[in-house]
Amino acid sequence: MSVPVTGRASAHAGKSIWHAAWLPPAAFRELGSRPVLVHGEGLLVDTVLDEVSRACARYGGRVWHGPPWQVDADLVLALREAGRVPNVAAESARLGATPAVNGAGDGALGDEGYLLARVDGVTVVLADAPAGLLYGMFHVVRLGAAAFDDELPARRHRPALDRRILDHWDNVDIHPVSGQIERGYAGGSLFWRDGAARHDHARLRDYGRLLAACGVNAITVNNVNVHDTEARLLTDRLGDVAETAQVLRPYGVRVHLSVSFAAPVVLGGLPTADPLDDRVRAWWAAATRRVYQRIPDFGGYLVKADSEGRPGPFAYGRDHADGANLLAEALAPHGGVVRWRAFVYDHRQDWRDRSTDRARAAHDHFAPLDGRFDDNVILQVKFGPIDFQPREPVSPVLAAMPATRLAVELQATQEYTGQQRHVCYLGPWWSEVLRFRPRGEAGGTIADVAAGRAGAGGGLVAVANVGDDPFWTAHPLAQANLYAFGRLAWDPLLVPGAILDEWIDLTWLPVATGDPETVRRTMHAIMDDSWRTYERYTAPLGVGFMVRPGHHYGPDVDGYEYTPWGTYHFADRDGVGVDRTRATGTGFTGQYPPPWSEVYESRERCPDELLLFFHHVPYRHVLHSGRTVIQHIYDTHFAGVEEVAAMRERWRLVAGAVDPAVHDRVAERLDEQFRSAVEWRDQINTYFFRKSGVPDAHGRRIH
Ligand code: GCW
Repeated sequence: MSVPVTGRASAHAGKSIWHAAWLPPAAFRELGSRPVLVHGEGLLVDTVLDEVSRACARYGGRVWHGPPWQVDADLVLALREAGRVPNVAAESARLGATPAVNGAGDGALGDEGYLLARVDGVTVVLADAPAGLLYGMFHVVRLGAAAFDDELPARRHRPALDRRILDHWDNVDIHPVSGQIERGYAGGSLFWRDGAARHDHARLRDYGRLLAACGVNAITVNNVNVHDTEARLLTDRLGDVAETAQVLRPYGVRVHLSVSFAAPVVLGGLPTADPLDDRVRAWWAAATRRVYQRIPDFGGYLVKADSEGRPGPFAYGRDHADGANLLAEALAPHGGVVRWRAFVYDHRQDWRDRSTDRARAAHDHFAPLDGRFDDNVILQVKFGPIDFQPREPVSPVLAAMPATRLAVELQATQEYTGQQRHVCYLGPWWSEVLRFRPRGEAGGTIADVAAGRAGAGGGLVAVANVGDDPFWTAHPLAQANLYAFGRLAWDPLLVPGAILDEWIDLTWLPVATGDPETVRRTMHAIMDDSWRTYERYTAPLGVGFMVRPGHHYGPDVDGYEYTPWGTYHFADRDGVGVDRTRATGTGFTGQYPPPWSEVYESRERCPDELLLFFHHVPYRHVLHSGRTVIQHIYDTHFAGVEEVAAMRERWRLVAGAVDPAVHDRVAERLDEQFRSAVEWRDQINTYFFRKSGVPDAHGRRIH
């Protein structure tokens, strides 16, 4: 049958209580006002068809899927394997796609790639697999009118990283300390509420759609800290996981599960979870088989072991390769992977002991294990050696394990970057991390490490920042972090400012805003440099922390100084910073290959922004910038607050041009950001003034 799908019933009928985030219906205006041909079959092709149909129903376009084929389509979305495309232009593009587009390669498009071209006045998306068609369609949406411009270059698009994952730290039960979502700042969980699954399929489906539109293709549905109820998602509560997998599948999003290393004991009633015990191996094999019976495309397990009190192989005198390989063996027959976290350190450190350095821990534990992990083990490494700070060096583990598949873990949830009360666009920070070359200019980037050899890398992961808040991320502008994560995981070379504009354009459309150009410029101005602004008014020069213990919001300079957590700044009357040199400190600099082992070792060569991470220096030490450390502290803290004041003014200018509910929410958060930034400024400046006795060169008020 022909024509026919236009106007078919939408799964999204009715008014939602949640905001549309980056795909309000108007984002589909260009696509939806044209004749469109969809060619091919499959679950994800149905998703494409559904999206296009809804857009066309709204904007007057038409959709064809099936004969008769006489159609002058403006847009053709076709699977190559579906055979001849009944449109002359599309057919010539289809045939022309092999050999190679972009001048290289074999023309293969892969599982997720697509060719986007404009041929004889027709825009064509060709893919070899349904997921590619879906991503290609979202690309057309992103481009808007430009997708139908005859100047559109023919290009093959493939993701740089195969694994683009969001880890949710969601609990099923409300945990007495960490709540429904550990480090969650956007309300309740999309999956769980108060001990049970929510079954909110409409919202979950919308979530899957947002993820697909920015390129994310997997999630983990529960916290890495696996408590009693959550452990059972692996067994008697597996049905809830299967249900989530089913809702997200049409958007190409695969589901993973965090599991407890002690599961054979707590769920299986075995006396041990020893990875070398045959009963334990058999238990994991059987449990995993049952998972795949219910969820054939299940992604795999995520494990936090021997970390912050979680069970792990150390209890049995085994190492982390033994532990990870145990689960890998169970997953291998089904094509699953185990992501094993490298976040292992002593959280019961004695602050008096200057020889222990938390920054060293991951490398000390894991680098010696390189080469010992099974092929389907991915070691998931936090991007920095400590813990998602607004500034850290890149983790040396990422340069130390060439024979291991490595995933890089980022944190979209803003635990240490303002908790979604502060504007802090993380795209520039992540981009800097991904472009870093741990072996110097001649070597590869962190993005290359995540991509791995022949695409077998562990990929890019972020801790998710969404919840059931109407704006998804509580701070409406924090959505940009989720979006930027997906886009950078697809292409780590994208420019963060351009990603930001893309997000702004896809989210704040002319119909929704009175004055789109002002809104665009204003949002860009507020957000683009907001990470550096945040850095300016918080802990200086890479020293990190100085947050309130426990909840980690707001300043408390000495909050962690005499605790067991290993996060110290060592400020005294003469100076501040952590000596991590080989010459006189903890030797952490020696975990880097050259040139960084030398650059970081040297007080003179170390980059200013990391100086206090690597060195303990006098307050009058002169930075590359020409300022002393103490004057830098004062200047950046005054400047940071002024920048927040300017953000707040800018936002006032767009009142009336954006949805009042959004405007109010952002305005209220900017007020809090300003209050908090002032608190940071005053505590940090006062603290260092009192310690050092050095006055501000500009005579500003310090308390
Ligand atoms: O950053 C710390 C957080 C913990 C978190 C842990 C981790 C899930 O404060 O809340 O636990 O890292 O990454 O495992």
